[in-house]
Amino acid sequence: MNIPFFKNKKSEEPSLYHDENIADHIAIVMDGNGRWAKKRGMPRIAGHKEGVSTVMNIVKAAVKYKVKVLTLYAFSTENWKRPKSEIDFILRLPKEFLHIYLPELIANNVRIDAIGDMENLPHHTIEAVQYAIDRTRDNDGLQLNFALNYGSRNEILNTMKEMVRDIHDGKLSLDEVDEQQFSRYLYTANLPDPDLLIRTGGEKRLSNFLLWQLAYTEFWFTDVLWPDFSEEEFLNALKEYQQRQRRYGGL
Ligand code: V0D
Repeated sequence: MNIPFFKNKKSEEPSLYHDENIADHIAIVMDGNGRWAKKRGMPRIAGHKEGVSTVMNIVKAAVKYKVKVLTLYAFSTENWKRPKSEIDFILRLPKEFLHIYLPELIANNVRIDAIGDMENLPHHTIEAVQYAIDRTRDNDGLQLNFALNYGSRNEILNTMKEMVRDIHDGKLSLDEVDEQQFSRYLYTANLPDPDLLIRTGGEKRLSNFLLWQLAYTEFWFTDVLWPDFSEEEFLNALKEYQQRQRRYGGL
């Protein structure tokens, strides 16, 4: 007897039920690195270092499941309140990450980009990220956005100021200003709004991430700390998103 469904099923390979309703754009708050380290009696920076390899695992999973855009909250405007030594360590991670993974990202056709107030980051951080952006500019697979020195209220205020300036300079008329026009002044101008927001580490808050852009987004929270976040757990989020009906305020 030939039962193709059973015969062809690979053992234990994680997969989606079907390929409808994949979230095109997923945004992630990668929380829980410091607590992961503390639980092991290690310094917080050990958690951030471990978090770097999780980034690559999730990027590969996103490529595999044909997600189009992945936006990762890597450094917030509030993170400047942390001890200087921890900040210095975190701001060297882009270079370290890219040194290890850039060839693999290029092989996977990933295009890297960044959102946030990049100008106020150290020169070495900007240089590393800009190099990756330039090297992956022509790739047309997964778009991987790192939110660096990003804060949403700051983004919205800057947008408002730039629009007022353009109105004052006669480049924009007040009558043209609507939601679409406003969106074009945000860091995320060329991106669709996220379909799914994931936050690891157990907290259920937005922490000043993409306030405007998440207006209709589905939220998915897990207690799993970022360094322990896996392809399997990521897949759980994708599967639950597939089951949800999005209504945008309609019926
Ligand atoms: C620390 C957990 C990769 C969250 C992940 C500067 C906090 C590891 C990058 C990265 C961070 C950024 C840009 C880029 C390539 C890689 C990164 C930061 C923090 C903030 F082009 N991990 N990562 N950037 N962490």
